[in-house]
Amino acid sequence: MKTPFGCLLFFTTLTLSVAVARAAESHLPRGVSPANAHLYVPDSSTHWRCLDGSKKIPFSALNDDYCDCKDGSDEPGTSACGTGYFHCANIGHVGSNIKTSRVNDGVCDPECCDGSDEFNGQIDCPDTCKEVGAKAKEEQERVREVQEQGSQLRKQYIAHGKSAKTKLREELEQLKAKTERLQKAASDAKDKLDKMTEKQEQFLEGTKNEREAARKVQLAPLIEEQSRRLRHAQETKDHLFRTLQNLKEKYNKNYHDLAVKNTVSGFEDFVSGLGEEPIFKEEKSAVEESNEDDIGISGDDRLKALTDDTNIVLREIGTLYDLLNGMKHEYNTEYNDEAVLAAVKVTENFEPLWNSGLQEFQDEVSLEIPDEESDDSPAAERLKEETDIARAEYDAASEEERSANDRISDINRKLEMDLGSDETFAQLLDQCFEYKDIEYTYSVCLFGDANQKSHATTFLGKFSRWEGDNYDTQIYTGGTQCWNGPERSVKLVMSCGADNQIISVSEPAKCEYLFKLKTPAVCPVLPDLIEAEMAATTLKERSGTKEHDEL
Ligand code: MAN
Repeated sequence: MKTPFGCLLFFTTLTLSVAVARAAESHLPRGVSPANAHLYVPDSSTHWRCLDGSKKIPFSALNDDYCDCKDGSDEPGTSACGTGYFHCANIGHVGSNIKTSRVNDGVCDPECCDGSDEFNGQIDCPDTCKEVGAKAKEEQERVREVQEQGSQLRKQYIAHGKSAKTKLREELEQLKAKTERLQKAASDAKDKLDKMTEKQEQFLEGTKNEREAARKVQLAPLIEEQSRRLRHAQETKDHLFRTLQNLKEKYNKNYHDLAVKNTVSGFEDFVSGLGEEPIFKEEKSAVEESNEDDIGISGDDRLKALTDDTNIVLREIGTLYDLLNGMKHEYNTEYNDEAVLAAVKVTENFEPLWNSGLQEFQDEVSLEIPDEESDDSPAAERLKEETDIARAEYDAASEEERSANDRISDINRKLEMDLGSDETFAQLLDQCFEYKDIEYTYSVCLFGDANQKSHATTFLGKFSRWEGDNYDTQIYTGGTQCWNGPERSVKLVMSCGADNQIISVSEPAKCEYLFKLKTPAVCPVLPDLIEAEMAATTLKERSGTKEHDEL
C-alpha cells in the first residue's frame, strides 16, 4: 500500500521528468523528432557524443553545417552529412522524417507540409499542414466509415454462411434418408412400365397382321403411283441405254470424232460402274419382285424400296442424258455418221421432256407418306392409356430421384468448399461481377468462371484455389491458351469495401489478368459500437473497483 508521502514523491518525480522533457524539446536541435529528444542532451561539460559513439564534439557543433559524426547524427537539421533523417513536425498533420540530403535542396517536399525542410530562404515553402491534415482526416474518416459499413455487412455474411452451412447439413441428412425411398419408387415404377410395355407389345403382335393389311390398303394408291413412276423411269433409262449401246457398236471409228469418242468412253465407264450387273437386262422392278413375295414385306417397306429404286434410276438417266447431250453439242456434223445422227435424234426428242421440268426427272421423287392409322379399338385404347399413365409415373419418380441426387451432389460440393475461416464467402458463392474497360467487358463468378468479352467471349479460367492465408486472394486457372503464351489465368485480389464491385482489371503479364474486387467480405470485423461502449464502461468500473480496493 502506498503512503501519502510515497504519492507525493511519485507525483513530484513525474512533474519533474515531464518538465525536463519539455525543456529538452524546446531546445531541440533542428530536425530532431520529439521521440529522439533524449538523445540530444549535452553532458555536464556541454559536449555531446555522436549516436554511433564514434566521437565527442561540443554540443554547439550540432547542425553547424559540418559533418563530424560518421553516422551523420550531428547534422539532423542540415544536408552536410546527408545520411541522417530530418524531422518535420508538420503541426496540424502528422510529423514525418525525410533524408537530410533533401534539406534546403530547393524543393518543397510534400512529406514536410510545414515547409520546415527549406529554411535558408532559397525557396518559400508555405505551411499547408492545416489543409493537408484536414484532407487526411477526411480520408481517414471515409476509410473508417467504409470499414464500419463493411464490417457490419461482413458480420451478416458470417451469420449467413454459418446458418447456410447448418441448413445444408440438415437438408443433406433429410435427402439421404429420402433417397432409398425414391430409389425404390423409381424402380417399382420402372417394373410397372416394363410390364405394361410388354403387354402392349404382345397386344400389338396379336393384331399385327390385321394392322399390316390395313396399312397396305392405306398405302396401296401410293404404291401404285410409285410403281408407275419407277416403270416410267426404267423405260426411259432403257431407251437411253440402248441408244448409247447402239452408238458404241455402230459409230464410224475412222472419223476420229473426239466428241463421239468421249461419249462412248463415258458410256463404257458407266457400264463398268454397274459392277456385277449385266450390261443390259430386262430388270424386274422392285414392285414386281415384291409383288411376287408379298408376305413378310410391309406396305411402308415396299413403298420405300420403290422410292429408293426410282431415285437410283433417275440418277442413271441423268448420267446417260449428259453423255448424249455433250456429244450433241460437240460432234462433227460433216461426217454424217448414221449412228451418231440416230443418237442425236433420240437426244433431241428426249430434251423437251427433260427440260420441261418434269418433276419425275428433275428431283428426287418421293410421296408424302401418311401416318399409320392408330388402332382405336377400346382394348387398344385402354392399353395405351394405362401404358401412358405408367410412363408418366415412371418419368415423375425417376425425375424426383434424379433431382434429389443432383441436390445431394450440389450440397456436398458446397459443404466441401473452403469459404473462408468463418464461412464469409458463402454469401458470394456463384455471385458474378462485371467490369467494363475500353476494349473488353470482364466478368467473374466467385468460385466459378472468369471471362473476357468483346465480339467473342474468351475464357480466362476457373476457380482453382485461395492464395496465401488471408482469404483475400483467389486464383483462377485453365483459361483459353494464349497465342504463343500460357493458358490464361486470373489473380483476384480483394480489399475492404462497403459493397461488392470490381474496381480494376489489368493484364500485368501477357494473358495473366489481375482483378481487383472491393468487398465487405475482407473488411476487419470491428466490435459493434454498443458492445465497444459496454466494454469500455466495464473496464472503467473494474479499474474503479481496484483503486477503491487499493485505498
Ligand atoms: C486477346 C486478349 C488479350 C491478350 C491477347 C493475347 O487479344 O485475350 O487480353 O493479351 O489475346 O494474344
